[in-house]
Amino acid sequence: MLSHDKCVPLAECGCQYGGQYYQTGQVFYPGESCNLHCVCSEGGDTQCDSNFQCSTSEKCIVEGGFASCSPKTIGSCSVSGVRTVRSFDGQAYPLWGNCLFTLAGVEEKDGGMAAFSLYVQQKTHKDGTVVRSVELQVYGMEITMETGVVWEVKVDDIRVSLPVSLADGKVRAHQNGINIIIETDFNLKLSYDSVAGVLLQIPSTFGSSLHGLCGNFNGNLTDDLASGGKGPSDTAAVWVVKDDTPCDTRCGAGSCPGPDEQKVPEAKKACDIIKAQQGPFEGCHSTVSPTPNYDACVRQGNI
Ligand SMILES: [Ca+2]
Repeated sequence: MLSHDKCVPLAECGCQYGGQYYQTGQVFYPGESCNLHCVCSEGGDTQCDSNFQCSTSEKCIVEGGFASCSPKTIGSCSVSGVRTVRSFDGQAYPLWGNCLFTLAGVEEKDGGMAAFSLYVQQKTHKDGTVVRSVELQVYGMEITMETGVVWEVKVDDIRVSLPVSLADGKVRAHQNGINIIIETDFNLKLSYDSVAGVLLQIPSTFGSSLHGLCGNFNGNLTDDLASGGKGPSDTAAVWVVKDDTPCDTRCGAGSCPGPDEQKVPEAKKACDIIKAQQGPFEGCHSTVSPTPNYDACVRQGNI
């Protein structure tokens, strides 16, 4: 049988509903609201729920006459060249240690969201500069990106030129300026600057399900430092991928490029705008605590 544009066995034939054809497994909202939610099941059987509501991390949007539940927001998490992790919920903290870390990940769940894991290997050179390589595991592939390598990624250890489409188009990678961008069909977007900067963006539908240095994305920044309110090095230690290489996430004497004390007053002055009571970010303070961002700003300014 022909299902849309693919030949399938009769048992996998899709559904007719309201004059439209839907493929097996497809979720759709036939009205102009998300309250009527239908799934095309095997055998051409459509099952609908007329009291459906989008989840709390989603909103109903109607585009071109078609309704769907979409993520309310996109969350961003980053690790930057100056040793700052900024979690999805906005917590900022320093990352020490030449270790392999889990930056973010989500387990596979029945009928739920796609699973992925993102790892970052941090290395500190003798002069104090930091580089990072990145590995994304998704759809059974390992996609790795290394320092200084542009226009290319490795897929399961095989070098692949960019742009490239992988896993039947579910994962796409391309070079954009200095960044390598990887995007998936579930709206994950990863940007890597081929030196040390990593930016991960994911929709809010992943909220609360995540683990890793990027935090759980539950809207609360205070629980992003794991291990019961201990310091950033304890949080980092929780997310070290255990292998045979010893690694220390503490900022030990001699191993950390300390802040340049001469630059601290200057950095504080430059960052005061974040905390200023009558500054441009005043309206944000009730929603986002300015302190983590202020601390990260000072740290970035004095190294
Ligand atoms: Ca959180």
